[in-house]
Amino acid sequence: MGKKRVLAFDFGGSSGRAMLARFDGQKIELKEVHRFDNEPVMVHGTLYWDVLRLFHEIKQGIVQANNAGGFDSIGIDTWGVDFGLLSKEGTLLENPVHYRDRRTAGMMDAVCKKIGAERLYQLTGNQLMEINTVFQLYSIVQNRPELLRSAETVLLMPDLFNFMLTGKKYAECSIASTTQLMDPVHQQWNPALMEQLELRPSLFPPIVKSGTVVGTLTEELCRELETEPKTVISVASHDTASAVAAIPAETEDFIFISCGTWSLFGTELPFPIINEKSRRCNLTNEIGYGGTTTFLKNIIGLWLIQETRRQFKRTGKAYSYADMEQMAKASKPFACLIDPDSPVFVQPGDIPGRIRDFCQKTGQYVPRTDGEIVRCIYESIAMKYQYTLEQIQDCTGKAYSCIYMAGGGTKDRLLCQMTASAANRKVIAGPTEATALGNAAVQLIALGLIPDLSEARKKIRNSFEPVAYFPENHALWEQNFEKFRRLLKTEQ
Ligand code: LFR
Repeated sequence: MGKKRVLAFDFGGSSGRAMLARFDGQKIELKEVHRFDNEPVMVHGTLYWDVLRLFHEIKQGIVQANNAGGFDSIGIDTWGVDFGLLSKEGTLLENPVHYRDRRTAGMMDAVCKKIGAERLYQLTGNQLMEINTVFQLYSIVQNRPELLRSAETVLLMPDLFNFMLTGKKYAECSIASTTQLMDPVHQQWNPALMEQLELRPSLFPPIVKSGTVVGTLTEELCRELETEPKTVISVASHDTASAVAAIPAETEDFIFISCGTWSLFGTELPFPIINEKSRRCNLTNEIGYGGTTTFLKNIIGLWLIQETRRQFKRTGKAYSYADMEQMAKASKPFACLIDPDSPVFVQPGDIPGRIRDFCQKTGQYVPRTDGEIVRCIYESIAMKYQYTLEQIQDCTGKAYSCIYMAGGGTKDRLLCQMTASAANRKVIAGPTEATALGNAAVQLIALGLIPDLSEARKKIRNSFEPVAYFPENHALWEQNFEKFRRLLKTEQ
């Protein structure tokens, strides 16, 4: 086979890129043809995504990819839960709002009061998180009902970009599964739940499977970009689902951490697990490629490191990530721990200050140096991984002997090492480009060039060299794990 090329757009919470993937029948090679920032913009107290700019960057990516040799199809994956509202003419009614915006404050409680927390979990299988689409929409129902009245369609971010490219409106299954408005067993919207929340079910377009061809670039866009009409494929368009498609596991049962701004810790299952135990563990059931269930916990992850770095910078200290890693290594181990997923850490701002408050309130040593802050974050994330691993094992009744870590976060060697040590398991790290590889692999399957997901994972294994980490000093982690467990209990 000659080389085939597909174009994968991968949007993360702080940057995006266009990756040209070349497939020779055995390996998928990636080339970054365009990279851009994805900085949210605050206007009068609301945090928005700069969506038109992002669409402009997609156009640039298409031009660059054509210049770099051309391609057959386009696939887009993005972060979950966020959406745009379209009028009946198909124009955006306002810029999509960022999931970290404050409009969701109190909405989870309001929805749970109306529906019941247990019932909401039973219906959707989703972990309760304030950022979820359902709570964002409910804040509009409560505070800006006129906006919803003028809306004809809700499109999740990757579906919105696909619409801008093709004029077609669909909801791809994996991204729809992050809304907390979908029935994960039948993989369809739940109109009764929507109606109870005063959301018109007609706002939500039909759900399609990952890997569906949604259309081709509009004629107007082809003229503007001087390009052939390209096929647009709705890949596993939630970034987590794309990353999971690229986990290089050889066995059916595996456990993974998709590591970027967030850490998604989970496993792939044929069916959802929705019971009292999984609800108490606040584990979520999302949909992956091929209609599998991705049973996972959303952990705040490297956001804490990224935002802490920004805070250090705001106060005049410009550390690189490597500097922060060194500072952490040089600080005393296990001086204090936080629950990384405490709601106090979700919003942007002074994370170091909030960590100090957290430690004070929980009667721990209060970190004084920047290195102590960073060490506390790393150790707490690794502890949270271990905690989650136990919960997942408990819910699935399976044991996992190693952990696959994939995504950009695996460049963080300290985190990979601490994960191995905390969990007393081998960590297999890579590919760093998991999301783009999974996106490309699903396009190649849709184009008939790879037969199925298990073959795709084989090709992905051929395409990169994993890095292995082995546990060090696990006994010390175990001693401190009890402290962490108690901390989570006190906090609840
Ligand atoms: C990961 C992710 C998570 C989602 C969070 C916010 O990148 O997509 O799955 O909960 O971002 O959208």
